[in-house]
Amino acid sequence: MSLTRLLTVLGVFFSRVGGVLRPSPVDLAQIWDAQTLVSFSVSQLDAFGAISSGDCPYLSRAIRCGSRGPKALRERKRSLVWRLIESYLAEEAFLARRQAVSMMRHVWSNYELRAFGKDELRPVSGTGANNWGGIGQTLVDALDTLWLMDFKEEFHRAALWVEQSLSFSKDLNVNLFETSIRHLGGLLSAFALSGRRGLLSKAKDLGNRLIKAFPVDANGRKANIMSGAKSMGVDAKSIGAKFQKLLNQAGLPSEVVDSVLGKGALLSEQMQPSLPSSDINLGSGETKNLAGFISLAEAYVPVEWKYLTALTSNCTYSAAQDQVLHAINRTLNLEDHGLAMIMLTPLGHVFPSPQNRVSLGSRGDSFYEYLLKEAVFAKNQSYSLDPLPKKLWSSFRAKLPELFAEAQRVTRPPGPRWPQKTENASIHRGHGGSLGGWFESWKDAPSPWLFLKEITPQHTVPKMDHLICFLPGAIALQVFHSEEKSQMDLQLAHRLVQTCVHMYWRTVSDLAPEITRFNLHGLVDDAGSMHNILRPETIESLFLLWRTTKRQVYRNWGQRMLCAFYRTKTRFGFASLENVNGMPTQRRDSMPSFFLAETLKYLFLLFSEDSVLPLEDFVLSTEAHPMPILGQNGLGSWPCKGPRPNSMTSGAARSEPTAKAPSTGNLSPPATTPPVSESKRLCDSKRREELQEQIREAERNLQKLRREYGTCVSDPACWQSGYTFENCCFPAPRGNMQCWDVEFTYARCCR
Ligand code: DMJ
Repeated sequence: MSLTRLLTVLGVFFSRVGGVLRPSPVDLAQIWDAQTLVSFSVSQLDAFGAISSGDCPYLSRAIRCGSRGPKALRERKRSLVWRLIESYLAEEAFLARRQAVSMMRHVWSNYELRAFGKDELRPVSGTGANNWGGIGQTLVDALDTLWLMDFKEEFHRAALWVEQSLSFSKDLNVNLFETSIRHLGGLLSAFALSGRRGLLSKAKDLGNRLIKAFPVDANGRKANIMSGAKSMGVDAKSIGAKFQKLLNQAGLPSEVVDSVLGKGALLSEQMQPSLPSSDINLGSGETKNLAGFISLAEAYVPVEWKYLTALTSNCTYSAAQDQVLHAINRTLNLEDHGLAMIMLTPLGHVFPSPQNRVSLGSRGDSFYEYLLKEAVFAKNQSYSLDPLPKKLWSSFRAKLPELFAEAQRVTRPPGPRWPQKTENASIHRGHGGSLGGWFESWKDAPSPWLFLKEITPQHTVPKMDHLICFLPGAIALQVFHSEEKSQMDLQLAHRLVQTCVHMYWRTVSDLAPEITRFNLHGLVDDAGSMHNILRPETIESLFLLWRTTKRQVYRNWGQRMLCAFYRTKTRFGFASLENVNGMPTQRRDSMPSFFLAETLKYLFLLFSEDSVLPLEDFVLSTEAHPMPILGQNGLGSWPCKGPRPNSMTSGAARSEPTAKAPSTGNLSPPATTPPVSESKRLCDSKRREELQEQIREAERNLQKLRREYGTCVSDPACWQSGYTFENCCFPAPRGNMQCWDVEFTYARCCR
């Protein structure tokens, strides 16, 4: 909402309130900052006005059932109004959460009916597709979402299919990274939550097949082979020499070449692979690098593999990851440089290609994300696990500002084609989106926009992949787990997520394109990359920022995004868009598995209580699969010999001895145990007491509310209000055209 519009609405709000209970602007500012205020929808502000004047807001059960009119409220203290507003927002979160669950139900019931066990469900034609080789991609990726959303019957049906019908023993080439994050991660987290050992067995079987892509032997030692380099079918040394010649011809001095490629990289190749192959045949174990190089992000998937080690005491899995990171650190001198090129040779050097670059987007993203997440995973056992990830995350954070760039709009955008969507509802909002950037109206844009550019040896590129929108969440996660809650970091994360959110709000569909560019107009289109494949990164960041700060603005933005994703609904699922500024009918018959594994899960978690998935106990993988943090949830000591305590990074000055002796199976819950999180709750008596106290407190509050408002506070009938996205959130032309107008708001379309 624009500031102008907000003031108008607040004006209404204040005049409607009148009398004794009127909150002053000072009150509002004490509760919410200006940006949060601006992020409220008209319906929310209307609701606050209604609460203050004693009416029932549309969504509210407590208020709707309990209010006895303005007079009754006028007699109460003003603080009551704020309490009711809080309760209203909690209800709204409940409804948004319910909406996320109903989206999952829609997808899953169709998947079960039409594509059960297939890799993907095509959301427009309603057919199943084995476009990943027939290994149940969507089913495996979605298991933990089913569990968390309490679709227990569906979960067990799917788990049974995994145990009885899914076979990895087949002649199938798979991508190591994708199969690790979606299948291995999906199976492991489903096991962690449910305790079903059949899922763990399947994960072990898959792990033992995939591990052959890494150049480590059965003892976790580096294998003395050249298969990685050979599999490329190229002589890396000679390509390297050619690339160096090219750079020298371009006039780059050798120090610069060294600083980009790593010192002496091309001349001192030891022909021994350090990185895994990008692709592997699940049946034969034969490896390949299909693209001819290895992506930085795809080489390193530590959380899944280390959790597998924790569960099996097999240290080879973990050693393979350590080796990758040490190799990249050595060849690219990451501890000093902090940032790395995204295309690598099997030996961990920079792959010679003009396309190579430093980027936190495609091919780079999860490498950095996993430096932090591995450190979080090991935070209670940091004396026995490799300290390098934490060190390299610090180096990365130190160098990150080198990628910062700002886009400041210096000119007013061209008149007639520029939409002022809050002021002239007849102008279609998409025209402006394709020209340049605005927030709600161009006057309100909080420019300059902070974004992350890409760097090639020759250029900087002012473009940002949507994938980079994981970063504000990662920074928030760092703050969440650090004792000193850095406000500077939170501000940085906020500025970055604001740019990501704006990538959504500036389009017709309220969904971000795959890539956004930046110039003097602010955010601008990348003509070839206007599609949206239902990616999760921005919603993920909103979730992590919400958990860390509890600022309402993140839930408000998330609600609007929920509406936008909802509008991609089809008869059988939710469909990727061909063009976010095009007609909503221009769909792709495609719904990637991460929509279920990540996007819907993060939407659900954003509007859930923290206890649904405590971040103190779990770290979410790059595919949003929750992995128990070591030392939590009955996960005991680390079974492998680890690096020295002295080499630990900041703050972790623990003097405990190195790793305890491996103890077979002591980290796995027995077959019959309840879900890990439940068992923890049951076993942890302190926690239990806290919980009981919370329940008592809730009961006291309920009694109080009952006294104040009568008996219908907890009456389920009170939930039957008209909160139906269907009324309005179907895409035009079937749904309400207003949903696509220049002033689409949650208020108008989502209730
Ligand atoms: C997911 O598969 C993972 O999040 C991965 O790390 C990056 N891309 C997709 C979702 O966009």
